[in-house]
Formats: sequence, structure tokens, C-alpha cells
Amino acid sequence: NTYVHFRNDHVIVSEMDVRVISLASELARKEMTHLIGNLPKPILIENLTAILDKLHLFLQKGVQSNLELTEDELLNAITENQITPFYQPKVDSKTNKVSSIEVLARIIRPQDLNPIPPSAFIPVAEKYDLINLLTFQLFEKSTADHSRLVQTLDHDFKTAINLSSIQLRDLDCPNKLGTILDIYDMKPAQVILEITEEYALDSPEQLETLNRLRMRGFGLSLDDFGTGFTNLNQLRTLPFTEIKIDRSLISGIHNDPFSQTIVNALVDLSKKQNIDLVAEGIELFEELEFLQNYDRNILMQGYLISKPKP
Ligand code: G
Ligand code: G
Ligand code: MN
Repeated sequence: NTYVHFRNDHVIVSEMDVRVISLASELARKEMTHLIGNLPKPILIENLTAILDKLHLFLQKGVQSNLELTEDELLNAITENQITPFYQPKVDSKTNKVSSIEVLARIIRPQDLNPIPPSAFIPVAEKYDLINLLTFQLFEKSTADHSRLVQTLDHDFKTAINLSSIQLRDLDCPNKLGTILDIYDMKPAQVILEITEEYALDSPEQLETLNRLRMRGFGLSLDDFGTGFTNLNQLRTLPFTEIKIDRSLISGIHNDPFSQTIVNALVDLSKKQNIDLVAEGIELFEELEFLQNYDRNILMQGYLISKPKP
């Protein structure tokens, strides 16, 4: 609650242990939206420059990211068919081929200058039970785009779609996804479902849906690994085919021994269990270079490789 009083963009500057600073950032992000980053002391000129660049990005995007749509606005966007897929590739670090493409939701309305980001409407969709309508509109559009994208890339790839963990409470979810695939003559094996875990994943319905999806052949990805409710026990007990390492562990990995230790362990584990591994949020060449040193085909995703694109 210490942070509630700060209304503007801000930066945490401190000479404490990096973990103390990270925890402070984490708390700030929970309380308010405009934490730009943190600066360890002594302040290095390159860190300061990076923070100023981020500030610049924020200012370009405007305050827009603060706003949430109302229930009516969201319902309207859905009925007006304005839920729009943006695409971001996951690239195989050894073959340089696009292995899968993540579908990220945006809302594009004629009255706005910029697409509306998911932070402004996914929580609203979850709250007012509109998340299924939204997801299926997105899924329908991205399966329709699939064959055109295959032609552009000149090879097949998997489509990765985000599901909120609450959507798994619906036992009919596998059938609904299956119906859309049938229309476009696609197979579940061409689809990865990224499970975002804002809430715990533990009810009997959720676990059963997860299993039914896997039995049908869908790929299952544990998103944002290293944050929230994700833990090692879920990897042991649930049928995931992919782990996405959260960008908090990837950012600055080339000089962060803590992140390196965790990622080393995940590389070993994913090799032994034959699970695909994705590094999210790669922004720096140094991060890419560090990850490419593993003798493992890690999938690379982030602004450095490609921003999400319409
Ligand atoms: O760029 P990005 O701002 O697209 O996405 C922010 C967050 O919104 C990510 O954590 C992403 O998982 C989530 N998100 C994006 N699209 C969808 C979607 O279609 N469904 C759900 N449940 N989450 C999504
Ligand atoms: O949680 P999920 O894996 O679905 O997150 C995808 C989110 O991450 C989207 O908001 C996407 O726009 C964002 N994203 C993708 N690449 C990068 C990156 O390199 N840096 C940052 N900061 N965000 C990224
Ligand atoms: Mn995702």
C-alpha cells in the first residue's frame, strides 16, 4: 500500500540487494500500473539509459494501458467482431524456423488510435463471463489465417492460443475447440493451448478438462513459468508438453546467476521429460546469445525476434 500514493510513472532506485529491489518492484506492480523499472546503485549509465528508453515507450503508448473497458464496451467489441489476433512467433534456436505462433488478443475499434491491449479487457472478460466468447472469436480468426501464414513461411507451424485457467472449468471446452478446428480442417496436434494461471489450477473439472484436451492431441503449455501459482509439482502431475519460462527469469539472464541456475535446471528437466522449452520476453542480443549456448533447442520469443504483429 506504500505505493498507492504514486500516481505517475516511477522508478525504484536503491542500493539494497537485488532481490529486495525485485520484491519491491513486484509489490509496486501489484498496487499500481506504472512502475517503469528499477535502478541498482551505483547507477550505471547504461541502466539509466535503458530506463529512459522504457519511459519513452510508455509515453508513446499513452496512459491508455491504465484503462479497463466496461462490460458493455467489451460485449460491444465482441458483437462488432473487433477482437483481433496479433501474432508473435516462437523460433527454434537451432534451426531458425518458426515452430509455433502465439495468438495475442487486441481490440481494434474505429474510434481508437491504437489497438487496445489485453490488460484492458481480459480481466473484464473473466469477471463477466465473456472470456469464452472472446477466445472463440480469436481462435476462429487465427485458424482462418493459418493456411495463409503457412504459405508465407513456407512450412507448417503450430498455433498457440491462450486459455485462462477458469475456462478449464467447462468440461465441454475440448468439444468447442474441436468444432472450430473441423471447420478449417485442422487437427488438435496443430494447436498449443497456453494455460495462463491467474488463479490456482486444482479443481477436479479443470484437471479433467486438461486431460481430455491432451487425450485429443492438443499441446498444453504452462505459461509464465516462475510466477503466480505455477510450481514444480504441476509439472510432475499435469500433462504439459511445453514450459514457457517467464520473462522475469529471462530478462538480464546473461548476468544474473539466480536466473541462470533456474534455467539450467529447466533445461535439464525438459530434456529428460521431453518437454518443449520456451524463453519469453527476449529483448537483448546478450540474452539470446546466452540461451543459444545450451545444447538444447530452446524456442525463442520476444521483441528482439519479433513484436506481436497484426
Ligand atoms: O502483449 P500482451 O500484452 O499481448 O498480453 C498480455 C497478457 O494478456 C499476456 O499475459 C497474455 O497471456 C494475455 N493474453 C493475451 N491474449 C489473451 C487471450 O486471448 N486470452 C487470455 N486468457 N489471455 C490473453
Ligand atoms: O503471458 P504471455 O506469455 O501470454 O505473455 C505475452 C506477453 O508478453 C504479451 O503481452 C506480449 O506482448 C509480451 N511480450 C512479448 N515479447 C516481449 C518482450 O520481448 N518484452 C516484453 N516486455 N514483453 C513481451
Ligand atoms: Mn501466453
